[in-house]
Amino acid sequence: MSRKNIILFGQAGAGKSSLINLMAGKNAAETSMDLKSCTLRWQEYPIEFDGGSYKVFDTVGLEEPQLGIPQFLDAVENAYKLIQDLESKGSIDLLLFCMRAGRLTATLQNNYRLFHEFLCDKKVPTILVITYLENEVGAMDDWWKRNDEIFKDREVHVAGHACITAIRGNFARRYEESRITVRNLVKEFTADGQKRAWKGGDNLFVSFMRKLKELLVGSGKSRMKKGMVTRLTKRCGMSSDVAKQLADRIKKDEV
Ligand SMILES: Nc1nc2c(ncn2[C@@H]2O[C@H](COP(=O)(O)OP(=O)(O)OP(=O)(O)O)[C@@H](O)[C@H]2O)c(=O)[nH]1
Ligand SMILES: [Mg+2]
Repeated sequence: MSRKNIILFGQAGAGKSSLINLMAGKNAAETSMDLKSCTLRWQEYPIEFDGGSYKVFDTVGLEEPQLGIPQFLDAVENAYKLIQDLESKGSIDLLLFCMRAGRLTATLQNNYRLFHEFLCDKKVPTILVITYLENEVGAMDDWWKRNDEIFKDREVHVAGHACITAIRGNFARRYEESRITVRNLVKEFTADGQKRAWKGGDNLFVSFMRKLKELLVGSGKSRMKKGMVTRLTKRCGMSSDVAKQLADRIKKDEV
């Protein structure tokens, strides 16, 4: 079985590094109490479990308010380049969206849309991992039963979900249970043949190339940029100024 590529995203402090360690079964990634991200680039972690090999790309939380506009643009552009690069060489098999149990805020919703809709063109299945559930009174999954309607209403459609704790602390049993839940989901959704159902025909790279062609056919150029700006403002919550700057950068990268 070939190595599967997984892109991990979520807000700073959501538990992304802890989640990598949970999956890996060892300390592969540095966790922190410090909410400042020191790098705007992704980090990659090769991990293995249950006979499978994976490469997890840990991205920077793409939240404009925290980052400031220039860094935000850099971070989104970096994520865009990572995705393009991966798709041209092989494929992106899974998106892991890590969130800390709490309200589904507009920022989270925008972040999901940015990755799932805008960057991955809805062609990669997304698994939602909800952390910080060690103190849930009943089963950890009860959190989802209470909240799943909200996700549906807000059009955050995920292929699967895992309600977990990403730290061992005093909850060794729940930590082990979390490991099994996440590993099983990852295996299920990266299994060969799984992704085809999601892709609806062509892969991401093909759709990138199609967009590029449209872009090169002169008149398509401004139309495409306009379309991109509209999607970024309407679906990903960006101001038109930020969306325009991002569209310009992406256009430059493609030509
Ligand atoms: N109680 C509890 N703490 C957690 C859980 N997951 C992570 N933490 C803690 O939350 C803090 C942040 O976790 P990280 O795994 O570093 O979060 P991150 O998303 O990688 O953060 P950045 O890399 O800064 O974006 C650390 O102190 C973790 O120990 C969880 O499920 N429950
Ligand atoms: Mg981290």
